[in-house]
Amino acid sequence: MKKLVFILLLFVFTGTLLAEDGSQLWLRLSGGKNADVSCNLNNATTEIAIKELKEHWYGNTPVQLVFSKAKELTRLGEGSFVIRRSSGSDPVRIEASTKQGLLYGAYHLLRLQQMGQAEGEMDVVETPRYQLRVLNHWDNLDRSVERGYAGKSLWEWESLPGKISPRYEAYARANASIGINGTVVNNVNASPQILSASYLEKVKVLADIFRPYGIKTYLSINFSTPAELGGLSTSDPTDKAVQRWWKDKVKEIYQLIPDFGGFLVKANSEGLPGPQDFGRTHADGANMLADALKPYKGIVMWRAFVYNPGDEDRANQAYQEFMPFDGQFRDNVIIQVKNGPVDFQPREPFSPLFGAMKKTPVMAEFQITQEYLGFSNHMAYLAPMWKECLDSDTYQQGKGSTVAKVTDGSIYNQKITAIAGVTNIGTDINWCGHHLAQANWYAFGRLAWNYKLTSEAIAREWINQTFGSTTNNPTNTAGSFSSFRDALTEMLLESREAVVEYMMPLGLHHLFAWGHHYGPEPWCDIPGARPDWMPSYYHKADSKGIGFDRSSTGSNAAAQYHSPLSEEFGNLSTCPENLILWFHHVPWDYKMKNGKTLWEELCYTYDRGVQKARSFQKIWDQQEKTIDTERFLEIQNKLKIQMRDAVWWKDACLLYFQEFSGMPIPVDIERPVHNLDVMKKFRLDIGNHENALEKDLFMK
Ligand code: BDP
Repeated sequence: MKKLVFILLLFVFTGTLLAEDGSQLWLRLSGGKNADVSCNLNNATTEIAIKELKEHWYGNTPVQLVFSKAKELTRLGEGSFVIRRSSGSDPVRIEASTKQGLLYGAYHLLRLQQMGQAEGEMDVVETPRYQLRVLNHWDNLDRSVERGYAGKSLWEWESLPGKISPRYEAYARANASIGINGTVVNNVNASPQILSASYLEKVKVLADIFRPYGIKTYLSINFSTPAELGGLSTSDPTDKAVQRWWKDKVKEIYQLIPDFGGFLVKANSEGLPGPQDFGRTHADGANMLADALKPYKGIVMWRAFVYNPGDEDRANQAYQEFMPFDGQFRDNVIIQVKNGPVDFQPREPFSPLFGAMKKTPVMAEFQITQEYLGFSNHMAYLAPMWKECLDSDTYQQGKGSTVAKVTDGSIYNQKITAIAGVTNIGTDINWCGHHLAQANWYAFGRLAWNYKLTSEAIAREWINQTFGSTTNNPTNTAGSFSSFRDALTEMLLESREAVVEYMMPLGLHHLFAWGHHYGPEPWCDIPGARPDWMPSYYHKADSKGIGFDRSSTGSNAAAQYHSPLSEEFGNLSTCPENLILWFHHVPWDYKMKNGKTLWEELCYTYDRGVQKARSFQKIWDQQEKTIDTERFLEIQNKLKIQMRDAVWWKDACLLYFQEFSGMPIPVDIERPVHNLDVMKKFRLDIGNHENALEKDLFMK
């Protein structure tokens, strides 16, 4: 009996050692050999850099971390670093003019090592494109996560400030390794309670853990907090008592968190309070908070995500609201704008606010969590989507005024430059719900640091670090790993487009089911509900055609773009076909550039998405021998779910739109396997979305 227990324990123990549960993210650094590391600056941040290198650098030469105010370094700016080595036998020198720069340099050297690029001569100069590279957590105080699909919130509010989860530091380390230097820990739909004394004590503990990793803490605030928490009779930003209340609150915060970053604000949006409730403007609201934060160098990130039900096209509203206030914001305010004018859809044109606001800094907000791209069930590598936005030419200052350049300070003289990503992180052991979704957290950080990196380069880096170790699979050889890496890179690079194709191709958007944003419900019609939350508001399918007319004969959203885009988008024959139904109501028999009718093109594109999902499964199944069993099987299972969902999307959308087009589904594509009337009756149990389809749709 004793022997059996011993064997069992041994099994469990070694099993844990070998477990590849994804918890180590891309930081599966192999044990080094207590490397020779020196540093001329001693503080909590450089201590981390030294420790990481000592433990994980296995090059034969020492590493010198050199803090220096040399001109070259100070000119490069905060967080920058250089890594130099004249020959393979010399020490590696990492130099920076800030402690964060030294830490980033250390992580970069380890990354190069993982990539096999830390040998011989080195001459690396790295400088971040944006000053502030910020994660937004949509985490509630009850630990639920709005649009989170990876378990509960990491922040264990109930046991803070007393108990400290080891995950807080692991989180900070992962972020620092990719250059993220700010985090907003609570939901934009903010509870006033976050500013209560007891919560601020908890936030302080997190901020203290994040600080050595170069990460500043920010909070989302609720605009009515003076009334709701402070007991004032109003939260009017022009009211003296309200202004006083914010000043005192800010002072209290900085006493606890001296390097506090500032506030993120969602105001007068989706039912939340804001300055307009008191007849004031967004500028009045933002400036009042900015004044309170100014003495401490804090900033306000004020969101432009505002829209109201009514006659005006939702896509037009943020521009109309904010453009009149260009130049009227304090210099410590930055306007946070979602990548597209509607709402994080699988494909949108870029928001016309980018580049149009010339006197007020603007920052992009991306969504890392896959609210509209299959939750944590579908593989959708988002670097290509974010790059599509960042690389879009706004033409605001002539050709080449890309979204990246009008937000990074290179075209406009912005005092603050920033970029934000709504995280996909939770308590799941692999942090993101889907092993492959870790690539999106990674890619956001890397692009925020340098948007010039290609999606492919980022994917390869991530794969090397995440799957590269051969320690868990003795059969894994260098050759088989490189073919695995090629295969997975190809899958990742195709994946976002595949999701667009089987969900919402050709510029379609918001065809989601009521109550969640997972499955298709293009027919959804809830009596009395807000029309701009109904799919038909967006697809406008009728017997003549499909799509939202945003040309001059319709809502004229195209005119919010700078010429020549306004003409290009506004004209059916020049509008890019992947956005055609975003900007136009197009006849079913309209001839596309390839000679097919719109209806045929829609059918073939949905089918192509489905075929891509099938090919992901086929490619993946060949990888069984190359990586650890645990992650292989978990990803295999996710790809099955994705496949089923892809068919469901295609059938639902094509069968539904066919009721309007009255045209046949081309015979050479996959036949539908669902019936429209059954799909229409079906309600997805979103609480259990992983198995819901199998249980509800297929077995009933
Ligand atoms: C929408 C989400 C909602 C968020 C909102 C926002 O469905 O949960 O609160 O965006 O960004 O896409 O404020």
